Amino acid sequence: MKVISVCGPPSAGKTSVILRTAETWAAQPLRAGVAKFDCLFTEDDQIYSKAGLHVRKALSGPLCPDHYFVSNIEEIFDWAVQENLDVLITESAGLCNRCSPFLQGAMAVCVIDNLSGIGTPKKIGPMLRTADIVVITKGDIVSQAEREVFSSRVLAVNKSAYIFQINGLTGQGTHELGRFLLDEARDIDKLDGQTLRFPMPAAVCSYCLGETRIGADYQIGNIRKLRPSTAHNIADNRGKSSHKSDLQETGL
Ligand SMILES: Nc1nc2c(ncn2[C@@H]2O[C@H](COP(=O)(O)OP(=O)(O)OP(=O)(O)O)[C@@H](O)[C@H]2O)c(=O)[nH]1
Ligand SMILES: [Mg+2]
Repeated sequence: MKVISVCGPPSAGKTSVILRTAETWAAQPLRAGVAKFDCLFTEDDQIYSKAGLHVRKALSGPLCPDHYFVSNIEEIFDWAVQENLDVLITESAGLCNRCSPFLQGAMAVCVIDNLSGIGTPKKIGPMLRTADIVVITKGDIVSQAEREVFSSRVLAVNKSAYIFQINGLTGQGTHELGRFLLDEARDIDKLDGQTLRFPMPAAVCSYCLGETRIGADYQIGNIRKLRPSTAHNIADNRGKSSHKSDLQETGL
């Protein structure tokens, strides 16, 4: 079974791209299903179901949706095997941009939209940096020049990615993406022993466990304090920060 992880910020067009791409497979005798992960609420499962796709919804509630993803992906894989799927697509919640629930053996797709701002590719981190494919949506709303600048910003973060410009409304570009996915996504027969491409965001501090009080006395576990004001911070304040120094600051 081919496993394709589709991640990206909220409302970037993940569901639209998945639906339009699955439509291009309609003539083929393959069974496709989608597992949608989210935090509090989603109606994507109903949209997929109406389109005739097999679907599972997974809401993480108070947990980080990508920690929840990695703790449950094996169960989702087993469900997909029971459903006899040929292609399993997972759609992430895509909340903090730091998350990247990409598996080594699975095709990793990051969906990002032209409207999100030219600084966004640098903000996304491993979800964009470690993707095999970057799908850029909403090109219909911006000019050709803006599309080019945006895709060059994406390439500056991930030089080896295949970039697909896709219109999530009309499906323009999805034939090429659909064919590429079927040709290039590897078949996986089990997830046990697979690894993530990048570690999940760190957690487990008192606030993860329900603490609500403010103050050093209540902060235990994996806590990171702001560095004292340094020359680096001052340069930041003058608008001179660079991507490299920001990454050093975050430890990424
Ligand atoms: N103009 C335009 N709108 C788009 C395009 N792709 C998606 N949209 C619209 O963008 C909105 C969000 O699209 P979704 O596909 O639901 O985005 P998503 O990333 O799945 O959203 P979440 O699952 O809620 O994070 C919808 O109103 C889509 O119709 C596009 O290429 N152009
Ligand atoms: Mg969606």
